[in-house]
Amino acid sequence: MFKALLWDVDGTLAETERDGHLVAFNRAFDALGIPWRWSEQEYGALLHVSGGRERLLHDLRFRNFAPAEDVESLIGRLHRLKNAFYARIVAGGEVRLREGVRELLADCESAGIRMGIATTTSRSNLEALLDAQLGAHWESKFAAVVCAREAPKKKPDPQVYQLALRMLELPAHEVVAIEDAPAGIAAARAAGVPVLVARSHYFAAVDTRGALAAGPSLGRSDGWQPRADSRVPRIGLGQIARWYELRRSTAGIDG
Ligand code: XBP
Repeated sequence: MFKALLWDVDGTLAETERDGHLVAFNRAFDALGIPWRWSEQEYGALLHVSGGRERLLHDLRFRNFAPAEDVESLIGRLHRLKNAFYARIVAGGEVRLREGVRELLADCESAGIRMGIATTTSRSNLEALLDAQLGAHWESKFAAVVCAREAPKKKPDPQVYQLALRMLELPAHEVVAIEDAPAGIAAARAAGVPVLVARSHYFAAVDTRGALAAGPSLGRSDGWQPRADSRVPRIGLGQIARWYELRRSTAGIDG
């Protein structure tokens, strides 16, 4: 049995990108008089750039826009404002945990499987989301919490996973990660952590080669590859353990 589960946040714990970050970026543009808004589709294309600041910088490079101030300071102001709007949106509770997440968190707690957070989003975003969804004491559920503050090298760099493994004091092959995006899958794999993929809105067609298993949602057992036990309505700890053992016995998860 694996010893710990590492959770990605954006797209995996909740659909934060479409319902939270995108809305907040557009409010920040509006507040600072920036003359464009990102559509849902444009934002999807921009998600290949990890990190909000990096995404803003990338987009600005392709626009014929001469800001009245230094680009770095404009990006800094936009990003702070975006995070403030994001915090307000998620504090309202409307960006909920994805289906099956709360149940799997509970499975781990009752089975004594330690958990960690492995995200390169800002700490304030993580706090705002989990305060609203899991309550003020959410951090006590996790043996390791790594975000952009500790891991400034954004995914697909494996830094965030390497730090989480160090905090857990576990080798990579004894941990399972849950991810949704190509950069996250690549980061986990580069750190040697077996990865489960719960496809999200923006990454419905993500390449899942090499994943332990991939499927549409932790909240259902149909549509997963390899197949999940269809007699159970969701992906629980027992199913993940079966996939993990399958990988150990076939391809091998070496230590
Ligand atoms: C997700 C991201 C983040 C969020 C915005 O990282 O790429 O950029 O979209 O967060 P991960 P910030 O997959 O590691 O959760 O604006 O705070 O960067």
